[in-house]
Amino acid sequence: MSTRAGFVALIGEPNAGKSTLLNRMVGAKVSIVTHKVQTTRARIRGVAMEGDAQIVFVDTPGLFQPRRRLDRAMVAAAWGGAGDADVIVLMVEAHRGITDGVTRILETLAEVGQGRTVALAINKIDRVPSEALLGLTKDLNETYDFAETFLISAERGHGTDDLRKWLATQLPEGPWLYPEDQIADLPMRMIAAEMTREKLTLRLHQELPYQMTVETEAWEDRKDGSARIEQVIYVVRDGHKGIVLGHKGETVKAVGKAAREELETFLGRKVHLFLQVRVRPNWLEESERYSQMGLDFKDGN
Ligand SMILES: Nc1nc2c(ncn2[C@@H]2O[C@H](COP(=O)(O)OP(=O)(O)OP(=O)(O)O)[C@@H](O)[C@H]2O)c(=O)[nH]1
Ligand SMILES: [Mg+2]
Repeated sequence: MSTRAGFVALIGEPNAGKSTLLNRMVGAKVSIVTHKVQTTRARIRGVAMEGDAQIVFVDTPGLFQPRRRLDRAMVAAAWGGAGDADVIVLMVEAHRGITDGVTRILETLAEVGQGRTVALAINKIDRVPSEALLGLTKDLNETYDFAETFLISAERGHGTDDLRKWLATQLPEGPWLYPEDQIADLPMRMIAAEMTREKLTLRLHQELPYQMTVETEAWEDRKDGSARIEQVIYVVRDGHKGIVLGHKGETVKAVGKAAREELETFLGRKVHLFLQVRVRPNWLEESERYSQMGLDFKDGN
């Protein structure tokens, strides 16, 4: 029997549920998820097996009208992910329908999707009555010639098996791209930094999550099997540092505990996690920060 393998890019507006779907498909938490928009910043690859097919899912940052350098680099990374993929899955939120943002994505997709298989996944169907889905499916298919439409709940796992099975049939024949047991293509240092960024984002409000970034600075595998990990949280202002630290350092302590616990589960070993907050007013304009995130600094021009 011949094998199949290829890339499936998940695109959509911020918060559409792309990372939730990637994690569901892979069966592990590879990409961070929050209720806030613009959580994912770079392309994150997760690997799923479906019969003889290896599906490499590419999670992308949400597509929106970029204003700042980081926005532009994120949106460029997302469209780049779509342009490199064998199949593109556009995710639309069932309860929001065809927003201005979705309309703009469809306009760009008319070019980027050319010569490629593009499927539609209407997500969060658990949030609307099923009658509403028929009209939305019809309206979206009138705007774009999707190869197939799936009605899913990435969070609950409704319709996601069907989607994965169908995607497997759409990939080209060829050898697998990753070892069978590999689930992610992202350096461990970055996965670890992302876990901390998720816990921070869940606790911080308004613009602060956007104006911070987390980097793993040191990683030592110790003789006793544990890992000693040092991370830096970059913020732009002294005031932000205070907020991240919290009263008597309580916030950063709670974040560190939550991130460490998740990391220990992921790695299956003990972790010593040390967090430091550093004020760096200009980090959003530093190319080194972008390469650490897996983004192209030039794209943000
Ligand atoms: N009710 C419901 N919520 C969902 C579903 N899928 C995802 N969510 C929630 O939607 C929010 C956003 O999910 P993410 O997976 O982070 O969305 P995203 O598209 O990756 O967002 P960005 O990375 O910001 O572009 C989270 O609170 C998820 O729990 C779903 O099927 N049903
Ligand atoms: Mg995401």
